[in-house]
Amino acid sequence: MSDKPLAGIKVIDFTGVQAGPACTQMLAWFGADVIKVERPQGGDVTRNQLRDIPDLDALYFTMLNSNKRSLAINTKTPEGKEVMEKLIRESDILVENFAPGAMDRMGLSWEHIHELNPRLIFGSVKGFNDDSSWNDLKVYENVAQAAGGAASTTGFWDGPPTISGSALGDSNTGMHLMIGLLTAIIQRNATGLGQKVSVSMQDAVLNLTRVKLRDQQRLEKVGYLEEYPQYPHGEFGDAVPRGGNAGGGGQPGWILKCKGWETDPNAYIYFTIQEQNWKRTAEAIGHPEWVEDPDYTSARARQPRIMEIFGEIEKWLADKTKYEAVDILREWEVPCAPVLSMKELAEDPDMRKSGTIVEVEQKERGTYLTVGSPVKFSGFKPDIKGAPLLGEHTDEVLADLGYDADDIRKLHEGQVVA
Ligand code: CAO
Repeated sequence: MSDKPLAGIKVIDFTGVQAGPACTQMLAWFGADVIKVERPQGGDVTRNQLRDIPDLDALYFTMLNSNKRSLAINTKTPEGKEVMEKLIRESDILVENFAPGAMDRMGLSWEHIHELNPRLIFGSVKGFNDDSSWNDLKVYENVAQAAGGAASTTGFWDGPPTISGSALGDSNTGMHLMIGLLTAIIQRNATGLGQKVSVSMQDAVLNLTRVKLRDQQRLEKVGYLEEYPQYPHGEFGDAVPRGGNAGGGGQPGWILKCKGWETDPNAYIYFTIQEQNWKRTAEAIGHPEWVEDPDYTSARARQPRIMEIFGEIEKWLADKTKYEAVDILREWEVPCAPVLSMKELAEDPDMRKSGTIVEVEQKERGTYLTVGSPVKFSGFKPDIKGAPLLGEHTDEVLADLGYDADDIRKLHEGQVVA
């Protein structure tokens, strides 16, 4: 028996770009047989987007499609659609993230798919949910961050709404979809029936921006948000403002400069003033007198002078690198971390040891780095492999579906498959 948790689950990966592929890639890591269905001409658009080596599949593609098989097929031809329908009949899950209406235009509506295989679970990503008046829009990452509340709450109060570097719209939506698909598998195991699982990018972003909806309601009740830098000296409007680098919960925090910040854009730490650890924090940064001083002793007393306090901590940090600072502060149980660049993360030996960053062998390319599974299991270790070349498994998948060599040759000649 395979040690892979999702062994035996067959997934049709009818997805492109990032949101859908992130979901199906994780299903593949966990042991599902994921068949990526792609257009014969070019395949997933990310194969040739932002290439670092001419004519080779871009990292954008390889980093989101590892451990999958590729079937290159034109599903808009009658023969191609027939192949797709055969595949649907024997699969457990189909995931798509095309523009609204594209599946219906291809004659592959949810109703039709459900009729073909009532056990199949149909996963769908769109920019907006069905009830939204924007549900006809095409959506990419940053559009979702704008529509889901992330942009309006990120950045500084005197600057424009800002997009996060993390894929809150794309990969985050894919992760939400995966939770939905696995939930539907459990239900199907009990009922025998598949269902449609939909996640919109706007909703998935909003789910991660939950605490800002908390803040909106608090603001409407009391007129201010005490943990934001605007309090108590600045003004609040009627919507949650951008709070810069303030801590999102009850513990104030800020990004602070360390030694070398003048030339190194990442010579910073994130420093949190944890209420229950104030005494040790004050001692750690060389201000033991703040422990008894009524102007500093409680969070409420500190808030009006919080930026001055952070300024004092920066003076203490001036002769320490971010790593030295964290090494001292960890002894005092101050919640903190260095701001790490992508270069530092890529080279971090701990990340390699845990398998969170892995070096993968890719046909034609050689090795490259990717982010491995952030989910760790006690009884199973995902084995991250390379991504398939376009159509690499076309003949193999067709043969599994019962096509003989002659049929396969004809499909190639008709340019139905590649
Ligand atoms: N054979 C034949 N046709 C195929 C095919 C195949 N194997 N695979 C895809 N196609 C067709 C589709 O049917 C579609 O045809 P129509 O436009 O005639 O219906 C066409 O290829 C292009 O589909 P698309 O959805 O990729 O369209 P796009 O490139 O114009 O839009 C995107 C891309 C991402 C904006 C849109 O897919 C979208 O809004 N998706 C939902 C939200 C989403 O997931 N966005 C995140 C992407 S990650 O940033």
